[in-house]
Amino acid sequence: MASTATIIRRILRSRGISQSGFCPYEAVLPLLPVRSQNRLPSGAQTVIFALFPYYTGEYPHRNISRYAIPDDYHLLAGNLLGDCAKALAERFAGHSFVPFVDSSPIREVEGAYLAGLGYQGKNGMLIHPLFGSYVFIGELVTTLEIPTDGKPMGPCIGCGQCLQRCPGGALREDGMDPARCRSAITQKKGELSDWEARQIAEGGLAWGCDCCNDVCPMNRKALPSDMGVFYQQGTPVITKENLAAVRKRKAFNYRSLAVMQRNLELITQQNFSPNNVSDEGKEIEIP
Ligand code: B12
Repeated sequence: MASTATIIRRILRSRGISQSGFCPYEAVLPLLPVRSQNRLPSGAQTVIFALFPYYTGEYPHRNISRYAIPDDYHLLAGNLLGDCAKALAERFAGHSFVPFVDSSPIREVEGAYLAGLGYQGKNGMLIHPLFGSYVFIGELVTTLEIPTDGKPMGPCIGCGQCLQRCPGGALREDGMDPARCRSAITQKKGELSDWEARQIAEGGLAWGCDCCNDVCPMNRKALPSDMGVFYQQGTPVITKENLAAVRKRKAFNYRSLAVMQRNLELITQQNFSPNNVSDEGKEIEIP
């Protein structure tokens, strides 16, 4: 007879999720202090982690971070996990399966690491052996007890490239300073300091930052996403003209139109190259 883990993986695979693992709920405590805590099922026993690889190829003229090119991963991954939750609740009657992606009380990097899904990067990212750190993490918190079958892969190679080449100096040996992270700065509402504005202008990306992922040697051979949904409706270049039409389905939609307009203004005002991290050297075949 197939084990519980095998049955669950079959259900996830049938929805296109090839990478999953399990971690006892206790191991992901303490929770992050976010509102979504109230969606957690009472009597949670296990967290089923799923990875969503998002690298879909090179776009030399892109002006947003790789993760923001496909449609909003909160929706894409959330819908897939929602489908899985329904199928699992039918298969394991009496148990709850609650999906979360990103806006989750679970510390996703640490949890997915404990579930055996990748290495612990110095850049704070989970690095999958095949898909690199270009993976989103989502999870199903369940009342079902599932024995853990993966084991943590350990730290990354520790070369420190991500720390040395983080343009804002956000990454340090002892953790990260979000106030200096370009990704965080592109999300910031209201007035920016001159230094912050320059970070966006020099980065040439109106949303997110890829530096600490792109310089990572463990990402050099990262495979393109094996999930079809991440190839649909990709928008590598955001302009003042297409912004209103596409933003509703993009990850940056959670911020006001004004934030993205400000960022676009900053990257077009100046004569900086589109990206400070080169797109050269990554050759991929789109499946
Ligand atoms: C807040 C947040 C941010 C903030 C602050 C990040 C931070 N490190 O503090 C900002 C806006 C800066 C940010 C940026 C990015 N983020 Co972010 N972020 C989050 C979020 C919502 C919460 C993270 C958090 O507060 N953790 C709790 C505090 C206590 O963590 P911390 O002490 O800072 O620890 C970090 C690491 O050191 C590591 N960590 C800590 N302890 C341990 C222990 C072990 C054993 C391991 C393995 C790891 C680990 O995990 C934390 C991850 O940031 C998570 C989703 C989630 N629910 O976890 C996504 C998440 C971490 N972000 C993600 C992504 C993709 C990014 C960006 C790459 C996006 C981009 N291209 O611009 C950048 C990368 C910047 C960076 N190097 O961290 C992914 C990471 C996927 C992966 N492969 O690991 C996540 C998991 C979202 C998702 N659902 O996929 N993010």
